[in-house]
Amino acid sequence: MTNIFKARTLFIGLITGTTLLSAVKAQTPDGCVFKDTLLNINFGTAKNLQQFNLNGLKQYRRDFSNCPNDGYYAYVSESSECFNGDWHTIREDHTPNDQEGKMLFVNAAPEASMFFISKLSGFKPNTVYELGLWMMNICKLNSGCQPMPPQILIILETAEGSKLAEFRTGKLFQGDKPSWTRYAGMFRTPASISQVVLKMTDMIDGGCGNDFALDDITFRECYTPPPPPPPNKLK
Ligand SMILES: [Ca+2]
Ligand SMILES: [Ca+2]
Repeated sequence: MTNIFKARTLFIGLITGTTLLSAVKAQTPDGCVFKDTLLNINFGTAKNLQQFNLNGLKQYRRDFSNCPNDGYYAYVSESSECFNGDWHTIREDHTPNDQEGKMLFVNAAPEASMFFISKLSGFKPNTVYELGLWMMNICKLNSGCQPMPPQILIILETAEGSKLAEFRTGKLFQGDKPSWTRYAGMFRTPASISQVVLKMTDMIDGGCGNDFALDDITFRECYTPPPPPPPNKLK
């Protein structure tokens, strides 16, 4: 996937408080210009892994294979025919222009639970940001069982635990070939904040079709330029 405009972009709109907004197709807020990416979680490469301390997770443990089992996650560069071919063969991660770039594979735990948590720094107060990320269901179609596709709940909190925003991806459906989808949503930071805690939960119990890849989580500041001055009236 090289052209993000071909991806089904889910844009979840400006969030204040904990209001839930349903997903609508490719739409950006009026007048929003994105500044350079503030944060880019691309999981690094085989030589320089960007890894996270996920030891606090209750239902997930790290695996070092390319085919993590139920309840395991792994930083993976590629995978081939996992679980007797139930998973797609995936030749590379989503990040462009790197060597053996890593993505996160999650094989859903038997019980719906959080699979990622990280405290992120560098945010400005009273500022609108876009959170974006790429995900893919890595299970093939028709693996002979009733699929239970993952549904991801994304929560952003202050370091003190106050919720800033909540996004839901809806179902990540299996496809006939590996295909990344970008999900994005907007949120505003409150006054006096510099850190944001990102939490992601698979709300579906583990089972058939509930395995996914994640890559290229980005935070970008939305800047609203001032409106142009009104034109002079002709006399
Ligand atoms: Ca990557
Ligand atoms: Ca790559």
